[in-house]
Amino acid sequence: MTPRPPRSTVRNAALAVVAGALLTAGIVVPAGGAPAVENSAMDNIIPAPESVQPDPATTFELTQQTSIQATGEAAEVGEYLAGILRPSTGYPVPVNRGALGTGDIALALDGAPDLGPAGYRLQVADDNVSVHATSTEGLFNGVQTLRQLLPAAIESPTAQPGPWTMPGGSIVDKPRFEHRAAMLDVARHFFDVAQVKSYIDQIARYKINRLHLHLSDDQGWRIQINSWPRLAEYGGSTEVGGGPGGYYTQQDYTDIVNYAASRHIVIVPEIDMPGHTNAALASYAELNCDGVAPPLYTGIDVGFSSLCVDKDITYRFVEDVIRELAALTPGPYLHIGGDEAHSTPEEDYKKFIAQVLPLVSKYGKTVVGWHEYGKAQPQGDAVVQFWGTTNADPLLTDAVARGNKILASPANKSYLDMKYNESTPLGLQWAGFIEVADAYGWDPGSYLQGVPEESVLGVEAPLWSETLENSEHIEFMAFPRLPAIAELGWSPKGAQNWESFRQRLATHGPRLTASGIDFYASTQIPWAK
Ligand code: TNX
Repeated sequence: MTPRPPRSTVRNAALAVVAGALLTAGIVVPAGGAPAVENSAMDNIIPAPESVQPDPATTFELTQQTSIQATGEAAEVGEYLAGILRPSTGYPVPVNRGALGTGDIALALDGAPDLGPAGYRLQVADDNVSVHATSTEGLFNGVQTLRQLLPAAIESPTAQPGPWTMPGGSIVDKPRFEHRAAMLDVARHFFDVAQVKSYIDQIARYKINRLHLHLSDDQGWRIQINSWPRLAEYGGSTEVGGGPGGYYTQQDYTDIVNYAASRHIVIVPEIDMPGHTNAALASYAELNCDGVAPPLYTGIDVGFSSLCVDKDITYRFVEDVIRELAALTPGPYLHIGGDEAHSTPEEDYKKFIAQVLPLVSKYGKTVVGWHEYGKAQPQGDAVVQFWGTTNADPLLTDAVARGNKILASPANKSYLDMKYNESTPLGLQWAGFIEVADAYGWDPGSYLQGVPEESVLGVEAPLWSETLENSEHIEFMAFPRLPAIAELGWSPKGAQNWESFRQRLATHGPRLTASGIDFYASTQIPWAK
């Protein structure tokens, strides 16, 4: 837990950054110097909003009397906000105490339609703060901005002294891309429900709205499938390094899905096939071409396992898994993997994927796959997730020509499991080192050759867990690169500016610390103390 820094420190750090941030945001610093320091928070938001209009003459203060006014569906978001404000302020912050009074926060579902479902308008006046949106998703996004306007200590789990001021001004904001995802590999090392919920809370701060769960791989099968119980019971019984592994019961998975939904995050479940299937093959001998189950696997090699493409039982198995998983998943997507199937001959691979694609549609889901599955020519709204290390691939141009959407997760930019540099104690380096500037330094709308912005569904930051064993490891690799990718997915292209980003990110250091997030203090960032 970090005590609030003395005001003078905040002042100096903030003054040093404010001019640059304002310049890049296209805002003119008023004649006579920088605006009041308390207003700098308006310019430090990540991801950068579409437009920010600071009002340096105005300051709002949250007090013992503050309540949140939010009726109907908005009350859910109101309770979520109250849950953030109560522990650190120690104030009661009731939701819907009565009419809007001085010092209150209003969350209203009366936003203009041009904000879209995810956009919001936020106004900080002397007497009130208000967030307006057309849906609870938009209000939730506005609340993530609102919390960044309060002092960093607002993120503390225990009562702090305050004062709890917010700079005056107004923000109008909406996302550039609809899909802003994080991925967590729960197969190489298993992370329990509480660990996944903690990551959900952390990614929600940066307006990430999808969590892709990599639920199966050679080292473990992590979701209970009632019609094939040994998948989880036996196939989930270990992990990389030989630890005990684990799996989610269907109830656990539903708990994760619901928790994510309460943070406006859609779960995208992945069952990787036909490769990356040793855990399934070890659980059921009949899935193997030779009828012999291999042993469980706890190493980190890839590309050695394959489902048996010519056996009928393979497709009964795949259909049962897709049916049960689709029934448990309210979101529109189901990810079938398809990467690194080095032990599946090319013709078999295409034949296999071609048989699986209709099964995903049969159970009402939109298919997502790693870009190799483009070889099987998925049609229409299929999503092709690019994980290569170049910015050009014929599979992508073919996918665009078929009308598929591209999800951009280039491994040398957005892979959160790559080491930051040669001395990073965790992670891999096959796609190179990825410092914060590398993660930030690409434009998802123009990066991939032959993929116009209209074909880009969004971005994803995958976190593979060969070397990661606990939440501290997850946090160290994800922060602060995840906020970088989140900004590329949310902010308008014109707001993308490394100098501005690094100055804004500097002010998030104390925020991450107060939240208990174990981030990597990159030397590229002039961290505020
Ligand atoms: C490649 S990216 C993989 C994963 C590994 C990852 C490690 C992709 C689709 N496949 O199986 O975990 O590299 O960085």
